[in-house]
Parts: sequence; C-alpha cells; structure tokens
Amino acid sequence: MTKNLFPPRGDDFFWPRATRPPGARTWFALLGLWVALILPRSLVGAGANPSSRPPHASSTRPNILLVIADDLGYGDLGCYGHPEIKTPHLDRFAREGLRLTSYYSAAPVCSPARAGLMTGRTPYRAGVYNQLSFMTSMHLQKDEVTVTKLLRQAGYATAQVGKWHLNGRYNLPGQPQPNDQGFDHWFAVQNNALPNHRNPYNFVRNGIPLGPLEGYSGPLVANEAVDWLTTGRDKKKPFFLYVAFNEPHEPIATDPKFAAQYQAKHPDDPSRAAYYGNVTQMDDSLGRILQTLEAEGVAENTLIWFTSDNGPARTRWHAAGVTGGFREYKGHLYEGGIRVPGIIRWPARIKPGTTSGAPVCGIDALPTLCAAAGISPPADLRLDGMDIGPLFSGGEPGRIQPLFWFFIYSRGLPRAARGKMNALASHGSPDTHYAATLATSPLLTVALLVPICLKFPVAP
Ligand SMILES: [Ca+2]
Repeated sequence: MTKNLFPPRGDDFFWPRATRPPGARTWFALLGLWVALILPRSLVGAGANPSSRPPHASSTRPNILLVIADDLGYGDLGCYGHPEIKTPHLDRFAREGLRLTSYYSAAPVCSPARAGLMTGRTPYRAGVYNQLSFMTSMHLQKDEVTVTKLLRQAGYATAQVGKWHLNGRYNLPGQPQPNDQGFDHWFAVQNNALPNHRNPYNFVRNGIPLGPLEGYSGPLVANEAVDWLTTGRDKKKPFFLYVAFNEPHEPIATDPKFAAQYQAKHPDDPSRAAYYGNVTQMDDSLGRILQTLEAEGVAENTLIWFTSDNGPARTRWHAAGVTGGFREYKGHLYEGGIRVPGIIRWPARIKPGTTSGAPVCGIDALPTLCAAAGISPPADLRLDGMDIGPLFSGGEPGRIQPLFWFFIYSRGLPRAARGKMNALASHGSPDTHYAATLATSPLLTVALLVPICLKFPVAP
C-alpha cells in the first residue's frame, strides 16, 4: 500500500482516484478478514439462501417500498433522539412499525452502501468498493442479481426515483443503467442533484434528460413516486418502489418554509438551519408518499424499509448532522460512519411500536424482502446478508455469518462483527498495521480472530 492511496481528507469529495484498484497489502488484509468470516461459517455449515418459505412470508405478496436517505446520521431524526429536527412523518412511521437501534449500512459512503442494499452482498463481493465519481469505470455489474431483478422476475412492477450512484457513466453507453438492474421506470440522478437540491438540471427519466426542473429534489422525487403509484404502475401487479432521497447530502438547498422553522433559534448559523430544514424537507416528502399509499388503499400490505446510506458528513459547509453520540462520522468504520436509522413498517405483519437492538445491515434487505414476497434467491447466489424477518414477530434472526465491513479509504478500521463481537484491522500506517479488539471471546470469536492475528502483527 502506498501512501498516495490515501488522499487528503476533510470534506465530502476526498476520493478522486475512485477507479484505482486496491493495493497488495489491502487485498492481503481483505483476504485475512475474509478467511476469518468464511471459517466460522463453514464450521457450522450455514447458508444464507432461504430454502423454504419463511413463516412471515405473506400469502398475498406485499408491496415493497425501500427508502434511503443520503448522509442521514443516526441521531438526525426525532424518533432517534434529535432534540430539534422535526420529522413528524418518520416519527409516526416508527411508532407504527419496528425501529431498529443497531442498524448498519453496508459501507460508510454512498455507492458501496447502495450496492450492498441492492445485492444482499458485501460491497466488495459485489465489486463496488468506493463511491462512484462521474465517468468512473467502476459500476455495479450487469450480471449482479439485484433485489429488483428478483422481484420483477416474480411479477412485481418496479420503479426507482432519486439518487442512483451505482455507475459512473450514468445514462451513457458502456455501463448498466437502472433499467438494466431491473427497474421498469426510473427518474434519477447519477449522484447529487445539481447544482443543488433547488431547481436541479440533471434528472433523467427512463433515459431521457429532463433539463432544469422547478422545485426541490425531495418534493420532485416524491412527485414522481406519487405519479407512478397513482397512474404509472400496473395495478394488477404488486409493486417495488425504491426511493433514494438526495437529502440531506450537500450541496444542500432547503425550501425556505422548512429552513424557517429553525432560523429563529439559530440566527447566526444559517447552515445549521438549512441542514435541519433539509431533513424536514425529506420527511415531508416521504410523508406525501406514505399518504399516497393510504389513499391507494395499499398501506396495510406494504412493507416499507427506511434507512440511510452512511453516517452524517462533517464538511466545512454543513457540519450539523449528528450520530447520536456514536464515534466519528461518514467515511469511518466506527459506529458513527455506518450506524444509521433503520425502520421497517408492515402493518400486516409487524406489531406497531416495537423496537429491536438486534444487529441488522443493509445487506439484509434483499434476503428479507425476497422472503417476505415468498421468493427464493438462486441457490448458487452467494449472499452475505440474511432474512431478518423473525424480528417482525419478536423472534431472533440467528445470524450465523458475521457482518463484515471494509472500505479502502476508511478513516477508521476494517471491521468484522457478530453480535457484540467486533474485530477491527487497519491497513494504514506501517507502524500500526493491524489491531484486533473484541468485547467477548467465545470460541467462534477466537476462530474469527486467529487468521487475522496469524497473518498480521497485532499493534501494541
Ligand atoms: Ca451518502
């Protein structure tokens, strides 16, 4: 690993060499952690693929709404303890469903987190190991099995609105586009709404650039979702709608009616008022989609999975996102970088007002959503996530394969975890190659750590 693999850090755009492959030492570290994961898995002979219809599968296939915010911190919602930010729709949504207090994104930055969400696979296995700059050669491969492809194959109508960020050559030849990953209808931007959330000019609908639009990103995305839900979809089919809000990722622009709710308390900090209002702007947009589900009469049997792609960004322009007290922020593999809100509502199956501290990760979405729809992923598809559906009825998922995070430009440490157990390893300074820590040490954790310790010296 050479030092120039670690570009200057300090703002949200610090990874200019997105396409550069990991160095030998990085792959060595990855291999060690990978062996650590595979070993305990092989010892118990567990598989991630559901082999039979789970008890929580719906006899009537549920509609599915997957919602992801951008750079929303664990502590940025009222229902996760923020003292000021108003998120009435999400607060109500959480009261009506299952609020997860140990939910993790698959990665501490946008693209790999979304790759994990779409594929059920650790982002490195899915081939997306960094955020995807415009025109980068890295992209989600066309032959990856996405949750969208599986649901569409099973008869679902599918749509995506908002941020895509799973390719570099967005809406250009040579890389798969949202339709290649299973979406019948899409209204999206490659990464951020530009020039910011206000009057964006870079949205594309089904391959057609739309030019300058009037309004703010969140409401525009909600408009498209509402239009598709009410008049665009085939109502004979169940639906899968993927809503990826740009908020509250910068460059932020907030409708004055939302920013004004915070200006009186922060007259000398317009950036803070804009950020708080931006989260409320997203909440209001989601509220319109939720109200549409009610109006369409489909809310009861619609499974909604809400989350964020990574922890809050701490930039020179917008530093108001919070982790709820967890260490560090976006880009780190410490809690603040990957621990994010996770709320699931499914009135037909989930008791309102429940909370769980069981570890759940974005890579669990594909197995869980497929199981809820009664779909078995291909038997030869190597998944890393699992069906966490038993949580819906108060049970335990019984995770066998440890959760695993690795990020080449991590500000923290590569990490593997199973329950309360954690292993952290770093490929950074030559003087502190690798360190391992754990909260408890049952036999499985020993098996997890031995390969790391054998291959790499443990830092003092
Ligand atoms: Ca993000």
